[in-house]
Amino acid sequence: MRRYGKHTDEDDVRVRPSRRGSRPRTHIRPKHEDAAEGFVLTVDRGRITCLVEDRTIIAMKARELGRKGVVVGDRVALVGDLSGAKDTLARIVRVEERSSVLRRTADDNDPYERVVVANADQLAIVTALADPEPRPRLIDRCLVAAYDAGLEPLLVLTKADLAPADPLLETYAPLGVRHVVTSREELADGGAERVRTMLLGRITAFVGHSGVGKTTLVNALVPEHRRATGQVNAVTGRGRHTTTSALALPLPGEASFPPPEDGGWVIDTPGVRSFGLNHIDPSRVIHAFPDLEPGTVDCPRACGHDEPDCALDDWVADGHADPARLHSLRRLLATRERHEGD
Ligand SMILES: Nc1nc2c(ncn2[C@@H]2O[C@H](COP(=O)(O)OP(=O)(O)OP(=O)(O)O)[C@@H](O)[C@H]2O)c(=O)[nH]1
Ligand SMILES: [Mg+2]
Ligand SMILES: [Zn+2]
Repeated sequence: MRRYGKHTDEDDVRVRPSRRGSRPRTHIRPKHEDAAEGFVLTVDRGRITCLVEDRTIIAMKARELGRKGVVVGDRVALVGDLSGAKDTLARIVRVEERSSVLRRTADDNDPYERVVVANADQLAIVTALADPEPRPRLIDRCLVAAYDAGLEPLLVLTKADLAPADPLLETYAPLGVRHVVTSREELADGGAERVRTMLLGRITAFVGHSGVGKTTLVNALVPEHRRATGQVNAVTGRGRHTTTSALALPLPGEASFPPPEDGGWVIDTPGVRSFGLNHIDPSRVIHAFPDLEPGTVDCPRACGHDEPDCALDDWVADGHADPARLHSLRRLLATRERHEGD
């Protein structure tokens, strides 16, 4: 039996009202007005670690939350033992409205969405320049996911000691994505500070293939915290999925939510094999292209923006926007129809 399973939920031991169903449940339930605010740092199956004021508290979902998921980055309301003392367990009674939701599916046909992170405002798309080889298709997919979710993308190119960054940077130049190029050695030698300035005042989720150096980066950014990093397999060129759960860590400075101007949160996540985009709404993606968006008013209904009648061709031909931008937008939108890994 799973430790965190239904039958061990502490709410179950409460005696149920005998006239169950005769009154709306909300009247029976306490209102939790005295609940404390928390910020979810990590979720390990049923054990949810939250920051409450300056204490780290272990909690589990209260039964009344039902199937509603709690993910890293969530703001939650907690009741119960909030001392943070060993072996105590608080209960999460509410998940506050999320300002953003980063989702992915296992592949494009997978109807099951997993929420990767809540409330992030920046997506650091981490790509190694070599070992493992960069896969622009995955970068494109992460960009689409970021635009769809309303997160600002940040391209982080690691392992600059192994290969030059120029070819990739050229590909992404028309998109105007902010970028930073790093290497492990340079991170230790002041480079971390350069990356940190791009993260201040924000909640940044780090995503990418296994072995690209997400944890190496996060360890350099948050030196007082060390997570394990893993070798890249010399034969397959793949990482070993060293990180198995997402974890939010505060940049040096005050650890609070929302993050202070001179601080921030970084969220290390497990390496992904793919980034399925079953749930993407193209109109939300175009929203991230304010120079092109006005040109879509003359598009046919439900235009995929890649068809002969698409008004964006004329918009660009008339000089309203850079053709390279339209080209990049179309490549991103088309990434949903293509397979990853090519
Ligand atoms: N040459 C070189 N190796 C690096 C660099 N950054 C990280 N590595 C190495 O790449 C390997 C993988 O790094 P991790 O930080 O564990 O990668 P990750 O993205 O967290 O991987 P998962 O947790 O599996 O998703 C480790 O052996 C790191 O030491 C770099 O800039 N240059
Ligand atoms: Mg890792
Ligand atoms: Zn169109």
